[in-house]
Amino acid sequence: MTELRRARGERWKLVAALPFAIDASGPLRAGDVDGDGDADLVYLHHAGMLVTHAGGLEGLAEGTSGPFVSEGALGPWLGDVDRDGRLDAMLLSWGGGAHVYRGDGRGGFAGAPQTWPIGWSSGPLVTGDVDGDGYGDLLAAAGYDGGATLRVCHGGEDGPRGDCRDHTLGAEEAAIGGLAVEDVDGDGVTDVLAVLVAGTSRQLVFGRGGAGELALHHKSLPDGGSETTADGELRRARLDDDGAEWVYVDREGLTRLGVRAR
Ligand SMILES: [Ca+2]
Ligand SMILES: [Ca+2]
Ligand SMILES: [Ca+2]
Ligand SMILES: [Ca+2]
Repeated sequence: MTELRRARGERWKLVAALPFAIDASGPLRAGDVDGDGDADLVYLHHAGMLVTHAGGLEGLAEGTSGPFVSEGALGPWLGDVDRDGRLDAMLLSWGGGAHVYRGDGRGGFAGAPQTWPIGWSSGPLVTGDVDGDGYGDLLAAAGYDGGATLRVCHGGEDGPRGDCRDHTLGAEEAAIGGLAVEDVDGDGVTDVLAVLVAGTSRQLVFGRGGAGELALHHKSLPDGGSETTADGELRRARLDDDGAEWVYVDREGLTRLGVRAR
């Protein structure tokens, strides 16, 4: 039995009691993996396989089990790596490298992953076409200890092309606490948004996508109370009538970034 609660300011409100257990060994991810317009829940089960619960008007359905993943894998993160319109599951393997399980568009994932040479990373891991060649790329904070280096591994027609490029987003002591990819400036090429955390000081980094180096722009954010980046996330939110915007959410709360989402 699992309780679903909704955050309302400082309080948690019970929304539903589910008649099954959600036995996750990592983060719970929401995304429409079966393409019916409702968000579904995807996570890594303690027994080592991906599990999907379809969402809908009735709430969450019983889970369906997907493939077993490599032992000790971190994740999942969801994104459309091969750009076929279906969400794929991305995991970081303990031995270094990312594994992408292609989504079948019905809530399931391919049994065998594609391996991307992203090296050691504890995340975050995202996908988008940041070099603008039409193929999906994979992006992650480089190194297990965190840090301000973003590694971009380029994709081609058949998945990973084999080459990666490192981009230094800020000072060495900073760590990437949130990462998102979207065409922020509307020029048709996907860009990178990242929040760098150093102690309690935080900075927003905008990297304009395109062939070659990312063109970087920095903006200071109000100091946070938390020095940890482990559960920081960049997300879309609709907080006013002007439409969706990007926010940074960590265990301290929500920070508006002043960037509209498309
Ligand atoms: Ca769905
Ligand atoms: Ca896909
Ligand atoms: Ca690309
Ligand atoms: Ca752009």
